[in-house]
This record gives sequence, C-alpha cells and structure tokens, in this order.
Amino acid sequence: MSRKKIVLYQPQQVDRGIGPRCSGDMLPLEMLCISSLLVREGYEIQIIDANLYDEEEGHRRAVEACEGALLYATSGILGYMVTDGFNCSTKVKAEHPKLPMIIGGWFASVRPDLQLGTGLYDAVVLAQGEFSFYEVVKAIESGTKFDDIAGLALWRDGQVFKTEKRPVVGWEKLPNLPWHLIDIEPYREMQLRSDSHRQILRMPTPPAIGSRKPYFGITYFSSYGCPEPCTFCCSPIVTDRRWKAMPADRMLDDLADLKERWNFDVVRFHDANFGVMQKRVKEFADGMLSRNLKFHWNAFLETHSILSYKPEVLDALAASGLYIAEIGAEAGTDQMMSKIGKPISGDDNINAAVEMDKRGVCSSVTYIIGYPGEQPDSMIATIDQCRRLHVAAPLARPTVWPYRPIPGTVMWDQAVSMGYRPPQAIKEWGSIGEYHLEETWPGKIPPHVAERRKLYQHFVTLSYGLARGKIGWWEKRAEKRLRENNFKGALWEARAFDVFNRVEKKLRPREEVSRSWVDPGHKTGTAGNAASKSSKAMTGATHG
Ligand code: B12
Repeated sequence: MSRKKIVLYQPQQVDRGIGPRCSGDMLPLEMLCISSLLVREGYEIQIIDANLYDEEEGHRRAVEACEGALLYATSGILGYMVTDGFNCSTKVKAEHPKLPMIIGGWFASVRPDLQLGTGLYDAVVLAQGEFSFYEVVKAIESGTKFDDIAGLALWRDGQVFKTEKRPVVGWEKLPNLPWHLIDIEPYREMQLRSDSHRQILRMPTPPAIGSRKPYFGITYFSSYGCPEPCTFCCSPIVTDRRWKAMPADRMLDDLADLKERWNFDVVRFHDANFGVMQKRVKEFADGMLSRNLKFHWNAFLETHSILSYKPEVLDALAASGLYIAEIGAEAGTDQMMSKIGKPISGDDNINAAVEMDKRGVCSSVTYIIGYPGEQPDSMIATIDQCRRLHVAAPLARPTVWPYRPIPGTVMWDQAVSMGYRPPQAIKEWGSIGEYHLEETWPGKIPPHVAERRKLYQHFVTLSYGLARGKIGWWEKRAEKRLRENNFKGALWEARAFDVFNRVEKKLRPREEVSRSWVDPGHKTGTAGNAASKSSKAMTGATHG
C-alpha cells in the first residue's frame, strides 16, 4: 500500500435534508489548489468530493480511502461544509485514530480554536494553503514537528498557538491546478439532467443556450484574496487585503486546454474579486475573442471596477461571453457604505448595473440590511436603491438580504458587543449556514422594514413572471408599482395574489418555475411567499 497517499475530503455544500443537490459545476477547487505542488512529486492524491454522493456514501469513501494513507485533510466555509467536514472527520478518526488529520479553508482560518478544540486535527492551515500544506506533508513524512512551518495554528496546552505568519504568494510560484485529478463525467452528468436548474446554488442558463436548459459549467479560480477593506467580510483579516492574480494569458491557455478536453459551456469564476485590474480583464476578454474561445462566463465584479473600465473594455467583456456580473452592492446610503469601506457612493451601483444592462449582461446584485447599528431609515434607503436599480436595469436581479455576522470580521466584534450570541458547538456553526432559511441575527430588522423588503421581493419576483411562468395582469401591476414606488395597499394586493395564485394552480396545475434568476448565486424561497408569513426567503449573501 502506498505510504504517499493523501486523502482530501471536500465536504457537502448543502444539507441534503433540506433539498436537492448542490449545483454540479462546483468543482473541489480548494483541494486541487493544495494538491498542485505535491502531485508533481508523485504523491497519490485522492479527492473525495462529497457533493457527488449521498452523505453516508461520501463519508464511507473517505474512511475507506484513508486505509494506508499518509494523511487526511479537509476544508470548509461557514455553513453546512463545517458540519459535514466535522461529521466525516469524526468517522475517519474513529477508524484511523493514528492518521494525521489537517484542516484548512476560510472557517478554520478564522476559528482555528473551534477546529483544534474538537481534538480531531493535528494542525489548521491558515489562509493561502499551497505552500503550508506542502511543508506539512513533508513534515509528516519525515516525522518532524510542525512548529517551524509558517501559516499554521496548532493546539498547545489547550490553547491555539500560531506559527509565524506566511506571506501571500503570487501565481508565478504556483503551478496550474492538476485538473486530471478529477473525473469530470459525474459533474457533467449531474448538470445535464433535465431538472438541473433546481440544484442549489445553480447559476442560470446563459440566455443564448435557452432559459432553464441544462448546461455544462465548471468553476475556475484565477486570483487569490481581495484588496477591499469590507468590514462585514473576513477576507481583509485572512488575506491582509493582498490580491494575487494569474496573468490573463496563462488563464487563457489553461482554459483553452480545458475547453478542448471537457468542452464546457460556462465558466463560473470563484475569485473573490475578478476585476481588480482593468488591464487583466481587458487582456482576458480580448484573448477570448482573438483565440475564438467560446464559452459563457460569470464572475464577481465590483461596482467601482465596472465604473472605472473604459467603455470598450465593457464592450469586450460582453462580447467575450460575460453573461452575469455578480456585484456586491452592500448598502444604499453613503453613510453605511463608508462604514463598510467600499469606495461606492450615490447611485454608483445603479450606474454600474445600467452599464451591464446596456450590453445585455445581467447583474446579480446583492444588498444587505441590518448591519450592526444600522438605522431603519438607512435600511429603507437600501431597499429603495435596490428597487430603483431594478427599474433602471431590467436585466439585473437585485436582492436585499438580512445581515449575517461572519467571524473574523470587524463587524463580527461589533455584533457580539451588541448582543449577538454566536453558536458554540461546531455543528451549530454548520446549521447557521442554511442562510436561505433563517435569519442569523433575528430582531435586528424592524417589522416595517422587513415588510417593505418582503413586498419588494414579492413584486419583483412577480414582475419577472416567476410566480406563474408568464407575464399577465398581476405581473404588469407589480412592475407598475415598482416603477412608481407605490406600496399603498400593497400588502393586501400581495395577499390577494397569493389566494388567486393558489386557486389558479388548483384549476390549472402547472410546473413550478425556477426562481434562480432572483438570486443566481443562491437558492431562495418559493414564489409568492414573500408577503406571506413564511420567512423562507431570508438569507445573507455577503460576498465582498
Ligand atoms: C466563491 C465563494 C462562494 C461560492 C462557492 C463556495 C464554495 N463552497 O465553494 C458560493 C457563492 C456558493 C459561496 C457561498 C457562501 N459563502 Co462564500 N465565498 C466565495 C469566495 C468569493 C471565494 C472562495 C473560493 O471558493 N475560492 C476558491 C478556492 C480555490 O480558494 P479558497 O477556498 O480560498 O482555498 C485556498 C485557501 O483557503 C486554502 N484552503 C482551503 N481549503 C483548504 C483545506 C486545506 C486542508 C488546506 C491545507 C488549505 C485550504 O488553500 C486554498 C489555496 O490557497 C470567498 C471570498 C474570498 N475572499 O475568497 C467567499 C467566502 C469564502 N464565503 C463566505 C461565506 C460566509 C459564504 C456563505 C456562508 C454565504 C454568506 N455570505 O452568508 C455561503 C456558504 C457556503 C457553503 N457553506 O458552501 C465567507 C467565508 C466565511 C467563513 N469564515 O467561513 C467568504 C470569505 C466571504 C466573506 N463574506 O467573508 N461562497
């Protein structure tokens, strides 16, 4: 049996207990990253992506793979990944008590105490992982201590001990991802099922392919970190506001190779901030066009980046296949925005969405209300900016979500000092990830604001034709209300629609319509419930 076998477990993204699978385009990028240096040296790397299996099956495979392995490692982002990672690691530990176990990723980086306190792990790899993990593997192999390896958190005398901080490295030091480690077929198969539009976190089908038609997409990673200082996001603390990006040409070469090999339709960039450098963005778009590379793509782009790009760069982005710009609009007042720290003011968010709209690109725009100390009039102003953005940029899908505290952020400390009670046990941290279903910090949004938000969501959902799969009398009325900012008698109208809709559905049964367009990055509640008692559509999409 190989002594150089490394088992990497990518936890489930979503709790299968609450719905369908996670979108099949989400490749285990973290695991590919940390394999990249080791695979060159002949290590046998086995990645078990739990999203491909039922929960028990994923765990069983991980436990089995660990037989004769050198080490086991896993990852996780706040949310269900944390719970599933814990569950799997617990089973691995029970079967292989002597096997070294390592964890890394965003949640472990901000709460190493919780992960090390489980007694499961020998070390937490903090932040960027490639080099730290490489050195950890070498240390395990040679039986040396971890203390001299930079970028780790270790458990010493019941406390966290952090080794020297590791500076963020650039892509010139990092190899391309070892894509051959994954078998793409199960990902493709999952996405080409006729009901794949229902998968959680599925991005909408590019309009050129056809509404709700299955498509084959992959995730891709071309930059690490983010230069923004956002106080609700943990990236500034984890990555020191460094941003390291792969040069456009290298990215194009790699994607061209992959396209040749896998022939995907869509690339979903999982960079925190794809568009920091206009030059790179321009080179990428121009390169797509000059190489005649054909795929649709979406990425996180900031409002101020979009507004700083030259018109011809925006044109090239659209021409090269950009079909969704994911924009973190965050807040609708200058005062709140300055507390967040993003260089956005006035109607910048609206103007950016209009620039995209003009070029046929959908902006998936997320606003947040209920930040620590935020006043109700500020929240109402945010909902109103969201409404105005919808009116000004009809292709855009702007949404407003309640704030959720994220550990390792400036606002986390504020929330805790204002009475937010974080979960204690690691499993509770996982369950708060089902952020589509519950408010993480209830009671922070006054009832009149919550009602306005629900009414906005109700009318906007209706106006897209998502409730009934068509645009009729109710839909046109909804759009008129949004255009005129008229919420008089709106609650009664929403309730009346709910009753009408239920009766109509009984008389003429119809297929449920996907609402992924409301918030392409995330699953939301069911149509028509926005003004009802259900708070299913609550979430907190707080990407920087
Ligand atoms: C893309 C993205 C998403 C995607 C995909 C997430 C996924 N699970 O793959 C979507 C839209 C689904 C998503 C959802 C959410 N996300 Co998100 N997301 C991101 C984003 C923009 C990039 C993360 C990413 O995939 N990068 C690509 C991979 C390759 O890189 P990576 O994970 O950074 O991996 C490197 C290191 O972390 C490390 N590493 C990672 N794992 C491991 C494991 C080992 C063993 C080792 C050694 C190293 C290691 O090495 C890698 C290479 O250097 C970050 C923001 C950012 N600044 O990066 C937020 C971020 C990770 N998300 C965040 C949050 C909070 C969420 C949500 C809870 C939503 C919310 N706002 O409430 C949900 C829940 C996710 C879930 N449970 O699955 C937080 C993380 C908070 C935390 N402390 O865990 C971030 C940092 C943003 C923020 N607002 O602060 N997200």
